[in-house]
Amino acid sequence: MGENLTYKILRAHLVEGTLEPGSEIGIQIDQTLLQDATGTMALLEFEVLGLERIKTECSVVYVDHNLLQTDHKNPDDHRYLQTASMRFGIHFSPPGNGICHQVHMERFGVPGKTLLGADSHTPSAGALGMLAIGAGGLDVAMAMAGRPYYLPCPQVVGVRLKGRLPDWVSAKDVILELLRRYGVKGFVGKVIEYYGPGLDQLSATDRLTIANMGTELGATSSVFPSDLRTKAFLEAQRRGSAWTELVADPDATYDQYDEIDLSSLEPLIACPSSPGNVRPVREVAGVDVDQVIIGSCVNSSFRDLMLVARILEGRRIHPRTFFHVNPGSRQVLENISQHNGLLSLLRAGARVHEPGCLGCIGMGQAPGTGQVSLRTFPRNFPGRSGTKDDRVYLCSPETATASAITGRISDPRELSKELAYPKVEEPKEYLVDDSSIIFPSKDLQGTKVVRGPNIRPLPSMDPLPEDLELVVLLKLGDNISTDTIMPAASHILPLRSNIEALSNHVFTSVDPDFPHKCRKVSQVAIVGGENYGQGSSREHAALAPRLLGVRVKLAKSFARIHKANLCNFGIIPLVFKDPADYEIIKEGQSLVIKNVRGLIESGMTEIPVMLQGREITTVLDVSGRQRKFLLAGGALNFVKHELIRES
Ligand code: MIC
Ligand code: SF4
Repeated sequence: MGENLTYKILRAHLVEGTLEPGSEIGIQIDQTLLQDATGTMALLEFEVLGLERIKTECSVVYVDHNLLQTDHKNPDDHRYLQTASMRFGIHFSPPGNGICHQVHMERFGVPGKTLLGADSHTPSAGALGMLAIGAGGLDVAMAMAGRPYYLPCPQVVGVRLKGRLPDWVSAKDVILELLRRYGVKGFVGKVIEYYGPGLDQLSATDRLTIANMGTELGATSSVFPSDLRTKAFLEAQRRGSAWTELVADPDATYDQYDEIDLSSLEPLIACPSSPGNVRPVREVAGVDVDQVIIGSCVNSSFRDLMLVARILEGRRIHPRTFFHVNPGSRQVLENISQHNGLLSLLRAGARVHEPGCLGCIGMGQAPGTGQVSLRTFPRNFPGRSGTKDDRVYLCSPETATASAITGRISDPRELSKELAYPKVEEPKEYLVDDSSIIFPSKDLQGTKVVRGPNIRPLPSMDPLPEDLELVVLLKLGDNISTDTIMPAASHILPLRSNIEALSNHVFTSVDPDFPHKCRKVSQVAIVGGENYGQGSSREHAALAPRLLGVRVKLAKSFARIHKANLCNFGIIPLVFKDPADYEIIKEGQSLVIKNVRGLIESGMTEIPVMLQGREITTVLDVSGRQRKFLLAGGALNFVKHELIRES
């Protein structure tokens, strides 16, 4: 029986376990990626491991999230990231060079390799035929130390693409279509693998758009074959020698199948405030738009920005609408200026910003009160833009530009009355200039690591006690994102390297008093619904609550990365055996787990919990390795002891 591409790559990297969906496997990681918002913590963790240098083939640190420099904090972080990278043999991509996923694809991605990134959109590199997975910073630090990455062996969904995209419909609409069909938890525990005749029409950066937002479906990763389109992209990046052909066997099988007829798609839009809330643009057309932003890791390639520039040639955006362009990388910016795209964007009235994440993570560009913002971004979780009760829509560059011209949400096909759909070809050769990237060398390894006052040591964490007596301080609904647990925003993101200060902001958008309430009790439990912890990979959403005394999260189900992060930081992720028990728990009640150490040590999956004198059954579905982390009070405590034993 033929093998799909995902399993081929997994098999080639398998170091522990067997390839049976659901069972834990360990895979060797070839490349890693860190960005500044998760990277300071990951590098601090790497330092605790006490190694001389990284053990991966290639690791890169990008500065793309925290670009605002309103005081010393972010530049302190940048310098720490730079000097620690130089010290440990890591490539360093400085502020202004671009968003990690775009730059990684341009300069470092290699078909067939594994990539682990401390950012949930790391699967973007699946566009090049990599198996690229998002994880918490600690897991990435361990991979940099040469340790395997452990994950539940995924099922693979084969999505066959056929037909050709109509004019004014593009890659973003393909992934929005999957979100329309399956919603934000549709592919948890699964890898999406694309195949079929429709692939020919999709360039490598179109594929990035699709692979990137597989994350919004809850998928572990998304994988495209490495074919002639991949080859053309790598050659245009002057990296043709990195190409190898990689495809699934002709008789490959998948655990689940679906098909998209590209020719049947129409422009789609995710409405406030979930990437899964997808509707055809025509159904919401006419809503006044205050702000349009083109950019983010999902839609800021050369093709996307040139397309916008071509549509806008000789036109101006509507006076009601503020129009921003955030290029994906310095390379994209250089190439669109070489092709005269920059000039039409400026003449149309665009505010052109430096390459980076910017408004996507609430670092500026917040919409005003009650305003509608249309973005080409991957996420619109409530409040993520920085504005409370925001109304953020997600769409393609085509829809965003058409709407910027009319000042209302507009179906871009309307533009065909006055304009032929601009077809943007990728350049045969991009302008390539790597001179801003600092490449590792033996000399640089002598570098002294610079720690400004914003870089605080990791807090120490006590092991799990014999019994837990917890107070339920919050009860939440379904699909709570890490943006709700540990908000980003311009005044909070700079605290990512200072966990104590950061913990003052945990859950504050739900209950401004939450950190204060936690400090008044010693052990805290939080109750959630389905898909608890969806969204980002930020381990701070586990680490900071842990510092406040959170020891248990009890939910109907968990998102993959957040669950792993909880185990890494000693918070027990319990699931209701009977979801009806969710209904009976109230905030302020107490939960008691007697002999919790013994239960976890003995490998029990059913954990009895006393709720106000009544017993409810919960399930602890974690691996043997994760049980050890929970007992030790966190993975770092456990791994430190292991390393000491080994040395
Ligand atoms: C996001 O898009 O949510 C982020 C910001 O890139 C996060 C990482 C972070 O919180 O630092 C992610 O996707 O993992
Ligand atoms: Fe940056 Fe937004 Fe992409 Fe996250 S989703 S990496 S914040 S551009």
